[in-house]
Amino acid sequence: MTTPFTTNNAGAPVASDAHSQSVGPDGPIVLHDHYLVEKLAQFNRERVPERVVHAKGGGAFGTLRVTGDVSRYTRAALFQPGAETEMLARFSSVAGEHGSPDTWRDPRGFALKFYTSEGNYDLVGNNTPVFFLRDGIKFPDFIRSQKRLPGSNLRDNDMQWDFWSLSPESAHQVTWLMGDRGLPTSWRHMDGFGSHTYQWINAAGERFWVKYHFTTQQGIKNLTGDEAAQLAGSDADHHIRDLYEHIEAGEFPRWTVSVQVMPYEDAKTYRFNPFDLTKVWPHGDYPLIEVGVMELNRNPENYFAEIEQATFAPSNFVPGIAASPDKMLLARIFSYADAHRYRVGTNHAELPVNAPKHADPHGHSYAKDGAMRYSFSSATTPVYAPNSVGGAHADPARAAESTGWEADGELTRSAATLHPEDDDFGQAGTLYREVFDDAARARFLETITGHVGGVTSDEIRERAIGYWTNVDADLGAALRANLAGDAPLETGEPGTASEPVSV
Ligand code: HDE
Repeated sequence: MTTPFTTNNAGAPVASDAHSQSVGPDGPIVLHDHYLVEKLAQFNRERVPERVVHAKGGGAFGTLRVTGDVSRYTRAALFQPGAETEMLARFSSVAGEHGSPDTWRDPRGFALKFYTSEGNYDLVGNNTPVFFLRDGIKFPDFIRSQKRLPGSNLRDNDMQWDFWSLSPESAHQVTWLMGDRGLPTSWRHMDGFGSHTYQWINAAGERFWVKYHFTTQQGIKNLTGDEAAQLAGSDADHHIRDLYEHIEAGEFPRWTVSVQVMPYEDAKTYRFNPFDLTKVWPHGDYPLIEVGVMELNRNPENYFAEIEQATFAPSNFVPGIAASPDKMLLARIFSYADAHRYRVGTNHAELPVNAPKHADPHGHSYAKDGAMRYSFSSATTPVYAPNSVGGAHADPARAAESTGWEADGELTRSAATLHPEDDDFGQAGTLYREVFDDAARARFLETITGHVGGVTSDEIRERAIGYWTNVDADLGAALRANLAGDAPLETGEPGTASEPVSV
């Protein structure tokens, strides 16, 4: 078999794959061996910075098929009856670095990019319907408390529980995390959530508040703590491998897509703030409405080009979908696009995985130039707006969508409670008492005993016990007894310190 010549980056054949140019076989190598220089320089630049959170992940392409009719709630083309839209999903753990084990206890990212006929729509969610915080200004502190100590470079239970116990709004999400769903068997066996409340706008301009749900058709499956710990050592890429191998084998994972819809006016008087990311909307209040089915059916051809360089941004909306007053969402709308400009580059949106696929994706944009610019308009296309030479103009219908809710009051920095059930611990307690069964509660107690048991400061440990007492008084008492070694646990050894939790 004859194979082609290796070429350099300029496309010319190179002289050798194996030997640098030197003065005699043992002599110094020369600077004008420009292929050697190019090869080493390219190698030094192979990585882009890993994501500051959600660094470890994998993904696949697929389709969203709409089987229901939600056209009375949104005019978005991708959600119209019968629509089929190409999409990309990336799943991830949160706190671990790029090489960290897939099975550490952690929420999982559930990031989706839909290549719609009206531009790209990104829904960047998690496998949990809630989050640890309700104001984005706390996010960098929170993440630092879950990453590594500056001196030892080790993760640390004291930091984690110090932050959590001083941030009671985290209780609902920490209850999720310490429960069985904190260790999904695979990405195929977990649900996904848009988590935030979003706004949908229909063709008549009417607004609704929505929450997205992606229910796994593979069924929920979780690992035990022991299984997860064992896999962390024996197969750190367990989740990446599982998704890749199932898709290669033609076993395409599917999720049923549905939404909860809240009439616009309900938001003001609902029993708690419907834009608070630490809360779910009970299904009894707002039932699930079927939208369609999401299927993943194509592995990436190149992990770096299509997954590492994929840039998901909650600011990528399409007509008929907009933000809500959720402060976390509003902070994210700034943060992601900024992260991408830094991490991947100014023109990250031009990469094939990130570029819109509808006709003439860049033809009507006034964005130009910048490092690695690839696309450009014809020389006669105006580079400014407004213009009188037939250039593109903005769509006034979208102006209403991007401003879409009433707000009044003075500029403030507060989270004044306006709804009767705006507390921190109520839904966490409901999850523990009413969603977990006896066995799940026993595992939960074992897990938090292990984690709080790893705290060395008495003060922080005491605060953590208080935190769980606020979730459920009996739970707090059982935790205190376990930590004191007074009462045997139903499963596992009391007070065994375990790895700090990933978030
Ligand atoms: Fe993220 N988050 N996040 N996050 N997040 C990032 O984006 C951030 C939050 C989520 O597969 C970063 O490109 C802030 C909630 C996923 O590429 C960064 C806040 C939810 C992914 C960032 C949040 C998420 C990210 C890291 C508080 C679920 C991976 C580098 C306001 C609803 C996406 C990057 C992928 C990634 C910031 C909170 C999910 C730094 C400031 C809430 C799935 O921009």
